Amino acid sequence: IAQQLAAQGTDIAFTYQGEALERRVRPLIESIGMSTMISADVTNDAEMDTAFAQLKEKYGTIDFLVHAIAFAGKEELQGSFVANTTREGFRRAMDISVFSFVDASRRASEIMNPGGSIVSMTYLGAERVVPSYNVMGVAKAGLEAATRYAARDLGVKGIRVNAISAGPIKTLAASGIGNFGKLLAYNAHHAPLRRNVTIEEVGNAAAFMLSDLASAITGEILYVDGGLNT
Ligand code: 0WE
Repeated sequence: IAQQLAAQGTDIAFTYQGEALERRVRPLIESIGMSTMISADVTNDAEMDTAFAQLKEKYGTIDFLVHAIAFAGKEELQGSFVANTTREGFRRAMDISVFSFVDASRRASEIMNPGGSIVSMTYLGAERVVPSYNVMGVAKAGLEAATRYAARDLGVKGIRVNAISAGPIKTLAASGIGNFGKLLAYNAHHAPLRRNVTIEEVGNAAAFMLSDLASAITGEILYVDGGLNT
């Protein structure tokens, strides 16, 4: 997404959680000619206060927000959903994957220009059972509902809120998930386009949703999945 936005001439600030991720992400950010990095652990209110104060200080107002984070415990992304979902695991998945979106949307909307746009990332497991996706599916269902409610609230400010439901992609986060190769093969075999999607295709869809080309689209889930959901 950052790559496609950079290609369209935007200036992007990146948030990260923890030094390990900062080290990993910095070279990617520099590779697209950007450098603004702000520490933002979404579970820490004080840190979120500071992060958005820094954004306001640097930019005054902003035009878009991309929410692209999620978390569930490794143990909860396998086997039985009913057996493996603990109270603390459920709470953590919801806090990091759903509340963070509501919180960041509120904070961003306070400094966002009319015509602004918010995009988050979701997955088909929100509405169909995808084996092992488990508590993340419940969290993504929450994220998609939150998208519609936020779209209603922020529409009056001229701010649009949408989610992109991408097909499975072999990312760093996916590398720790068992049988991911099987899921990719299943997806490619059954999708109308008979293939998986690329990160460039997801980036292009996000750039569209964040731009004025999508000026009448809000509260929507946009599938970038080769048609699999149909
Ligand atoms: O939303 C996701 C995965 C996000 C994710 C990934 C991890 C891996 C490492 C959230 N939490 C964690 N926690 C970790 O400890 N996807 C859409 C990718 C994904 O994950 C799956 C999938 C797909 C697709 C897990 C099981 C089945 C399918």
